[in-house]
Amino acid sequence: MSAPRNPERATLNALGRLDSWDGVNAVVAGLGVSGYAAADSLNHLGASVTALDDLSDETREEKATLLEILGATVRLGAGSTLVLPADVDVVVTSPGWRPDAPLLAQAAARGIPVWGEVELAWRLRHPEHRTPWLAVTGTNGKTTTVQMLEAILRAAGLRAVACGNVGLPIVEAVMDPDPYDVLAVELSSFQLHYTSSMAAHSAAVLNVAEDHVDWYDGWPPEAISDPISGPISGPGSGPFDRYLADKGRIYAGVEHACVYNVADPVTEQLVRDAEVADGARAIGFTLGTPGVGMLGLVDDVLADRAFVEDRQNAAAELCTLADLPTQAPHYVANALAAAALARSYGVPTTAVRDALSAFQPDGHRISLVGVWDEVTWIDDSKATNPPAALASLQAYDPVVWIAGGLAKGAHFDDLVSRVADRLRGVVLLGADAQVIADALARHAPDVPVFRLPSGETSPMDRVVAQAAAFARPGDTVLLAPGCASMDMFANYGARGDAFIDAVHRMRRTNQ
Ligand code: UMA
Repeated sequence: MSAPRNPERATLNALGRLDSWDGVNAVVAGLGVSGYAAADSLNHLGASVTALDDLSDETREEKATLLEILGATVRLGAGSTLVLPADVDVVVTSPGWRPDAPLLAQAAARGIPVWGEVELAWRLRHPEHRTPWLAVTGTNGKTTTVQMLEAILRAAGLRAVACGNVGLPIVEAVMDPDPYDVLAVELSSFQLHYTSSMAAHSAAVLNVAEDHVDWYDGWPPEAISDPISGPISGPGSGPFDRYLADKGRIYAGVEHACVYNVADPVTEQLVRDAEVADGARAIGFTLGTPGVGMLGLVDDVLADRAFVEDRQNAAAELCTLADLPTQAPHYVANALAAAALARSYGVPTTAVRDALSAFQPDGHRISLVGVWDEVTWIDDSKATNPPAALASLQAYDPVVWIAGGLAKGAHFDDLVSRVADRLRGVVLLGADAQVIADALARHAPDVPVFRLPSGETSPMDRVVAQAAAFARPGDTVLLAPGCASMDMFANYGARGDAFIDAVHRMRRTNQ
């Protein structure tokens, strides 16, 4: 089918993978990982693509050159994204863009649909091979869960890949010439914000706690409702309501299982609020004994009482706690959620056991650095918000806590009041150290606190030396910053690496 120039919205909506997108003017907002994949796919389909990015560095220049060779227009550098071109049918935005970014605000004002790369990917599924999506979101644990899910699906002999927020753009997975049997899709709230037609086979919300407040705060009214695609956020008015509403979008249209966290009633409420397909089931996961329709723990066994025939009276064993590389409660919960999604797709229990017992989480996620002089050193640099740090801290007692960085508007009062009696000492670093120091002063006034002075030449060495000075035999020193890293490091990985290096340097010096 050939689309007329400037297709009506109805026509644009009908365009799919096998159609020619000739005549469609698409603007791609951002030339990062997902923007490049979106621009490349749209170009391949025949659309006229203009990609815009405020940054102009070597990586983006290279991508620009490739796209330009293929016929796309690219504008890079400061100011490139200020004005939406005149003749545009659709904007495909990168997830990091706030809805009030000038380009997106202009699109909304002009009635031009704004899709995320996830929305584009959903529309580009092969009509003769509509690969089902098993989707995961949550404030914390989603990357580990989606990687576990990928491992389980592969252990069952399926051609599957983890994609989405985990790193591989979904549009790339969807456009792969060799179709996948099933996709394990990690979705951030940002990605969900710009997604409206996805209907996953099954979906899970692992947990919801305040995060990304800065992204959701201060929107002008026109950013809250898109005149073409209708409301792009939930009815709530505050940043957390908007974040919650976006998380809940993952359940929209689900065909088989809406997986929720029994310990987090908000996730169950999101299921209740969702419009799902007829026959879709609500499936809970719990660290307690599972009720009918749940996965949970029966003594030390991970058990499925949802996807077995006689679930009124029986449960199927998936694996034991001892099969897992760590028994930290949040890790076990993630494993149960991944198992629930895989089981909803019909995967046998043996594949769940094989995959979970062989699985090793990525670095910087409650990973052991070493044990010296009876002190255990743990790197959980991935704990970039208070709920993640709380989950981590609750696995250790007594603990020397290393925290701080960019708080992204989060508060630490609840966290500190819940772990105060475990804390041996606290070492604070980074731009928002004072926010945590204030919470400690309010709820744990007797806990010794060291705050890294600004201008320190080897900051992580100083942090580690101070943590060692606080620690006593039997303690754990835990890097679980509860904050993003970009004030001092390129990303959480670089922060974790700096911590590991500093611990080893200290060890060598002390030997
Ligand atoms: N940009 C502008 N103007 C703006 C804002 C951004 O020009 O106003 C440009 C940036 O210079 C950049 C591009 O837009 O070149 C978009 O970058 P991006 O960071 O939004 O997105 P991608 O590089 O496409 O990566 C995204 C996800 N990033 C974010 O959501 C911020 C990646 O998740 C994801 O792996 C990738 O798509 C593939 O799906 C990363 C992430 O940090 C890991 N996610 C957050 C998290 O996990 O907490 C949500």
